[in-house]
Amino acid sequence: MLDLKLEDIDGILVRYNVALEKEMTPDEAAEELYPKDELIYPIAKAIYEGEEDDVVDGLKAAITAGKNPIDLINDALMVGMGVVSQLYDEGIIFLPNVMMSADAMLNGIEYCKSQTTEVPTPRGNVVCHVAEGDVHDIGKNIVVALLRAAGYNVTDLGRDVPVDEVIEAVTKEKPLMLTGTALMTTTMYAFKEINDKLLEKGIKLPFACGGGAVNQDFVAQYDLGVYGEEASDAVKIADAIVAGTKDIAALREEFHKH
Ligand code: B12
Repeated sequence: MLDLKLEDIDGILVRYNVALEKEMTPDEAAEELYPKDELIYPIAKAIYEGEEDDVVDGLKAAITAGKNPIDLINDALMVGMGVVSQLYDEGIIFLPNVMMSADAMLNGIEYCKSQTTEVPTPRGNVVCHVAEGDVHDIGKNIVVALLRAAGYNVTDLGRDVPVDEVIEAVTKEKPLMLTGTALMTTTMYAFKEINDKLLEKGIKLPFACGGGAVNQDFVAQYDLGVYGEEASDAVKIADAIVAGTKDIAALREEFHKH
């Protein structure tokens, strides 16, 4: 009879380059993705766990240690949500977990906003919205928070915004820029409709678009579209407009990858 010990089997597997599939729990998988920074790690972990109080405790500790509350939106909250998004995409966690994390993230954004003592000088109006039919508003909320922190007066139309409501707001507010967020391939076509309705009315303003579903090629298909990959690009585009770059082609030249 063959008398094999565990070490022998390991040796055989190594020799034939066969890795034993080790099942990872969701928590272990998340652990591998967290950032190592000791101030950011607990915030990212609390976002994954959907623990609102722990998120705020982590933020408090980071702010006390000298981190800027608005920078923490990008550098900690979004990093935590990135872990959640990746695990959801890989089928490791499911929608209820994601919803709890999203709530903890939104609560964290509100806390960061409440902690900023900077009083920025008004730089102009911007209208922000999430495409009709789309409830994914985390990215849009980051865009709004960063624009406000940079001194823009933001009209936040919220999520799942009907096309006509966007047109109405632009007509009323006369913003220097409109932003749109879409995370679903089924909702992003609302941007083209908004583009066409604005042009019919003779309104030609930069329409900065982002969100997981859209990419530069899609946004470049309609006349007013300027693509931004990161929420912070919305601020950069608005700053460029304030600095005098109002022409869409010039904005694309500056912000699109060639
Ligand atoms: C969180 C989440 C949810 C939450 C949303 C909570 C909330 N309040 O937003 C809940 C649980 C409610 C949800 C519901 C659904 N979801 Co969902 N969800 C996600 C998930 C996991 C993460 C999205 C997210 O918040 N990412 C983090 C944020 C920060 O990213 P972001 O918005 O893209 O923003 C970044 C940039 O794009 C940029 N940005 C954003 N906007 C703008 C604007 C400008 C101007 C600029 C410059 C930049 C910019 O800034 C941010 C970073 O800097 C994604 C998977 C994924 N990997 O994306 C699926 C995902 C988006 N969901 C999906 C689906 C299908 C659904 C549901 C239909 C599920 C269902 N069967 O019910 C429903 C949708 C209902 C509806 N009508 O909208 C699909 C969409 C597929 C598709 N391509 O169409 C995805 C991609 C999952 C998947 N892989 O299948 N979801």
